Amino acid sequence: MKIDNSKELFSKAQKFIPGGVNSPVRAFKSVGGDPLFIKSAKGAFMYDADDNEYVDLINSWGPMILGHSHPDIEGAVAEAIKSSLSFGAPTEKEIIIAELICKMVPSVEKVRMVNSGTEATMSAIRLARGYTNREKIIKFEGCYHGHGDSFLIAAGSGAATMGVPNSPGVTEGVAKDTLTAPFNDLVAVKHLIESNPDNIAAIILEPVAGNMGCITPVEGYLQGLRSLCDQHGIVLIFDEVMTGFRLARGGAQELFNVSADLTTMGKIIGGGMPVGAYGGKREIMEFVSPVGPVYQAGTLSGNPVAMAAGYAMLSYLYSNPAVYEQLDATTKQIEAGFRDNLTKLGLDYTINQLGSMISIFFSNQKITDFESAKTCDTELFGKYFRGMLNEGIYLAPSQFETLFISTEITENLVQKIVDANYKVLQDIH
Ligand code: KE4
Repeated sequence: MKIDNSKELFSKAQKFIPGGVNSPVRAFKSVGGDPLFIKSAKGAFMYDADDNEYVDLINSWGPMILGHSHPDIEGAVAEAIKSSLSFGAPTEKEIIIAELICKMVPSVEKVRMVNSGTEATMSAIRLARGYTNREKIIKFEGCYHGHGDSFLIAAGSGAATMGVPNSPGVTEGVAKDTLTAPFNDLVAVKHLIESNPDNIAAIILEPVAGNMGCITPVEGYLQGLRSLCDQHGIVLIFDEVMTGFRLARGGAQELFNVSADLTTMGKIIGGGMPVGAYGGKREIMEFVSPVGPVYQAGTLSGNPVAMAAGYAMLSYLYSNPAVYEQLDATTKQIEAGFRDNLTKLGLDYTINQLGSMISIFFSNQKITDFESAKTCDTELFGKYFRGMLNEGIYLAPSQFETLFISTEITENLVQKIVDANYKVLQDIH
């Protein structure tokens, strides 16, 4: 496969951009090889700088659930840009999308738009701390909530379970207020709550984890967190930046019938434009400036062009709930094909799938948390990733990421993906 143009662009990019990329995972560091520079995309396909065609199974890390260049979204943006790009003043579009979000996610009574998932999660924990007047938060090992200091925390050692920074630049002062527990482990959470009486402001989690690969909550886990938060006055924050509007119109909350106190959103909400949001119970959201004391602001928050794209995306999903059955059915077909291939090849790797999220783990363990996810052979995954790329299938460049299937993946593309999976698994073993 000719990738000379990507190689040339990558060496030039590294002169002006750290690592040649504007987000680390794009650099292909954990899978080896140089990143491809993408020139365009349409429907299920992306095209790189050398005009190679790929079936896109990452879809910009989630936003492109309807595939690329969806006419409703492109039309809405084309219309919006005729009225200038930004005013820095309130617009009717912001009301319309806020109303629709509150309709789609019943636990969200009020919502504030921001510009990324990171901004949403940073704001949500500040709000939870301001609302409860408590300092600590609990997050889960392997869950990612963006690059806010409070989240770049590794599991503390032993009983302390106090967080330690896992990036230079994050201070001990910040890390001490982030407690960590294994995902899917309610007992560990109970222990943290007992060890920090009346001082835990929030529990934040991906209700279905995507940042360790796809990991679903075990039976009763979300409900258990809900009741612990009710008992102890803790704000339950569902980080639905990935799962929101992807697993159902109301996200994981609708699927598992568990309501969060605050929900953070991103990705799909912007239809491909930079949009994040946090929202939830009216009494909590009324603590947000200017109506309340918790400060949060943003020059381009609620940007009219981004709102137009996001509203077109959300209204399509709201009016076509059948897409979720379609996405689940397509992803289940892919899963069935992968399982078939593993059986034929005598391999016993683990596959986790829920809705349009799916991961193949190069491990024979049940993958239920970060510890089990870390048993994967990441080197072998790298070979798999590169092999699939050569077969024209663009996967997430990390074992610890989930794939996002779009509505543009048709039957014949399912077959192409499954055939490529068989060939590459055979080649690398
Ligand atoms: P952004 O700041 O990247 O918009 O959102 C941060 C974020 C928050 N919460 C969850 C559950 C997320 O998955 C993310 C971002 N996801 C990553 C994928 N692992 C985005 C890809 C990237 O970092 O380039």
